Amino acid sequence: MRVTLVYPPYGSGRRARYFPFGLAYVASSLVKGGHEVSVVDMEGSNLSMDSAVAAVAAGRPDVIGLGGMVTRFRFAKELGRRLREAVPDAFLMAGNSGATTLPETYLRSCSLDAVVLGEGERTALELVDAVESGAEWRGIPGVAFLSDAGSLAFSPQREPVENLDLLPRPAWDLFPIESYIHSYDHRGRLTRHMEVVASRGCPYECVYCYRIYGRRVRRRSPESIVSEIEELVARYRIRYTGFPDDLFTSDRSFVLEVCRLIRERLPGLKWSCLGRVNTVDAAMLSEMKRSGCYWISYGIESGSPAMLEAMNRKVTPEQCLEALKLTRKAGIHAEGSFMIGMYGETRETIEETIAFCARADITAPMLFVTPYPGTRIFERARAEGRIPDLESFLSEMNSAGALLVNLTDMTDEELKALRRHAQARIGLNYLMRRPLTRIPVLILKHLLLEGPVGLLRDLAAVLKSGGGRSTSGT
Ligand code: B12
Ligand code: SF4
Repeated sequence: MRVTLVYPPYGSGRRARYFPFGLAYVASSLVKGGHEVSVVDMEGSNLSMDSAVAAVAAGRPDVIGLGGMVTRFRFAKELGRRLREAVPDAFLMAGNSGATTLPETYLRSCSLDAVVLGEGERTALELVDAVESGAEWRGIPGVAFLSDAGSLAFSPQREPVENLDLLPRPAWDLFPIESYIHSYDHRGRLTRHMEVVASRGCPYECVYCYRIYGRRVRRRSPESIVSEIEELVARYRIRYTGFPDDLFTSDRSFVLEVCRLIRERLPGLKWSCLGRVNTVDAAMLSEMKRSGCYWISYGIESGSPAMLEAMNRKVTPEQCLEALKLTRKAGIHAEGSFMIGMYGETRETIEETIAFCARADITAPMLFVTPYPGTRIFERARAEGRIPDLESFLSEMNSAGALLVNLTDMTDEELKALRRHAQARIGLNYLMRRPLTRIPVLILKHLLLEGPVGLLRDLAAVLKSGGGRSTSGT
């Protein structure tokens, strides 16, 4: 079958940053299954809606698959509707976290035949096979659809892939790969940078987080991970990699084995990962450093014990401080992600976060807490009537940094003013600790990553909102 997978953009004109691994994994499974797969990547190829629709239609696909997380809903919706008209006979499906958590909304708004729920490789392949043979597809595990009566229906649940090593590697070659190979590492140094997904799943239950892969952590073998990096090095001359996994650092022996293999087989490679503060220790960090790790981003989120409790983080500010200290001691650059505006947030809890950042000697953009679909705070906010119009809420989600739903008892103006205040204080405390090195480095790094236009644009945005770029941590 001819299958076209489409990656909707995050916002028009934004530069491609992160490779769409989900879509690329689905693509490679379909290729392995014998299908003819093409990709129309609106973000990587910087395509307008008109050109994307024309490109899909020109390929006369039998099946079309839409990807992209919930922040791309606005574009997925327009795409789905336009593709339904342009290629009326094609089977139209979508996957990823947005479609999985809000299947009915996606099915109706994007004019879909089916939503692939959760892990997509096997479900998508079985669906395409069934469409090809004309077999009944509604019983294939892991699918949501609208019944003949028009109501939401689900097939049986799909079991997770037990052995991730058996999945074919992401189909990098179907994407405009150079758009995703970053020229700079996390510290602004010249390199070639591409990430690798090493595991799936997370056992924690932070209330603002949606875990598409469930609670059980499944890891690829260190051998499979390192040979994928070797392939990236050979094919694309990668010199820097990273692991965007939910919990890369959670299993000591796994991390140590990955480090050992990297050290033996990829000397000179540099890498980064996301970390959880209660899963690292001095010896492990030192091994990570020896094998080339030089940047870890921790999900810290708040410096207030009460807020960490409200988020169900299961860590304390002291544990966060300790992890940052140990990471730096090992010679690895440590960063953190923070958010503001959780249920119960007050001026006092924000002051605690400002004080925490000063103690930790850390700075980071503070994003407003957003109740993403599939999370506990989304359910609560919906039940409280704080999201009266779901579609317009989803459509506004493509601006990380905006206050979409205020979960606190403060007014929007108070909360925004406090965020500006916190951002300014945190940034200033950090810069003034070592002004002669930090101020020029900050400007240079931003210039390298974003270019002169980006620097001016972001400077204007920071001045306007006190905001920053989004990061992701666990
Ligand atoms: C890396 C990452 C990022 C990267 C970029 C990812 C990207 N390519 O756009 C960065 C750091 C930029 C990022 C930013 C954000 N992220 Co993020 N991110 C992740 C992370 C850690 C991994 C994503 C990934 O690559 N997974 C690996 C691949 C293989 O899995 P996958 O994408 O889910 O794909 C599988 C299925 O979804 C499905 N599938 C996917 N696409 C398709 C398409 C078809 C046709 C089919 C059939 C199936 C299918 O099959 C795939 C294979 O099994 C996830 C957490 C996670 N573990 O998934 C969060 C996650 C996706 N992010 C999330 C959020 C909220 C954000 C932000 C909004 C945070 C913020 N406030 O700024 C921003 C939005 C940025 C944007 N541009 O849209 C949420 C989404 C929640 C939700 N309900 O939708 C997640 C789930 C984190 C969380 N635990 O809450 N993120
Ligand atoms: S924020 Fe991180 S630790 Fe918490 S549930 Fe999500 S992935 Fe797990």
